[in-house]
Amino acid sequence: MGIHGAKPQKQAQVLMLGLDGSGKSTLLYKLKYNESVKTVPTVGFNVETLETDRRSPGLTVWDVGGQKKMRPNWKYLYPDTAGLVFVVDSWDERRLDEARNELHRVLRNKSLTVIPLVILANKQDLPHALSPQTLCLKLDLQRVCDGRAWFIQPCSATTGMGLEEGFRRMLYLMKTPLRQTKEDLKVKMKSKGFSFTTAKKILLCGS
Ligand SMILES: Nc1nc2c(ncn2[C@@H]2O[C@H](COP(=O)(O)OP(=O)(O)OP(=O)(O)O)[C@@H](O)[C@H]2O)c(=O)[nH]1
Ligand SMILES: [Mg+2]
Repeated sequence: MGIHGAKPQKQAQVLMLGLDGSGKSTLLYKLKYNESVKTVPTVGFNVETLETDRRSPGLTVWDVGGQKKMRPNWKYLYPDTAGLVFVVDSWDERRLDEARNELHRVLRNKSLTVIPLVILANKQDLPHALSPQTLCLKLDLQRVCDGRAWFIQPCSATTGMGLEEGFRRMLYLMKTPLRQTKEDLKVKMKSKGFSFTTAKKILLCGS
């Protein structure tokens, strides 16, 4: 890359947060190497670059340890962040309140107010995993994401389902002004025969 006079690709920093055990490291390695790695809880962080098409910036993904004692360090990575990915364990309903509180706390930080957010609803391969719609309600996403470009993507770090889509969606949100993403979705919904109100509701649910 960057040889023979070609311009080096720009990099955008994506910060990946979420509770310990939500599957951040597993999904990062699946995405990068297509390998199912047996992980240990991350102390500090892992960084990987993801290649994208030449018209998009490359993504430098920071996977930061989610254990309670690690969370005070998250804020040091906020300043250069161009996009936030928040990973949720869709199967572990008992920890959803904790996930919601952490997500809301992160989103309140001033350095992150205008950056796009992709929620990865991970572990969809497990029986009784909560659907993105249910998570949307339980995490109170509609309210907390008001005025922000965001999307909730179901995925499984084990099978790889939905991972690329989630990061492609992040690129799209990074490149497209908020007003335009809303207009796109309205047009799409209308062309599928949904009413404006339904389109608005779905739009507000980020899908
Ligand atoms: N069934 C299933 N298990 C998963 C999935 N993603 C991760 N896991 C498992 O969840 C456990 C925790 O995964 P990690 O990737 O280490 O979680 P983490 O978010 O990086 O955790 P910290 O580094 O402590 O923040 C591991 O046993 C993984 O195998 C998934 O999509 N489905
Ligand atoms: Mg980890």
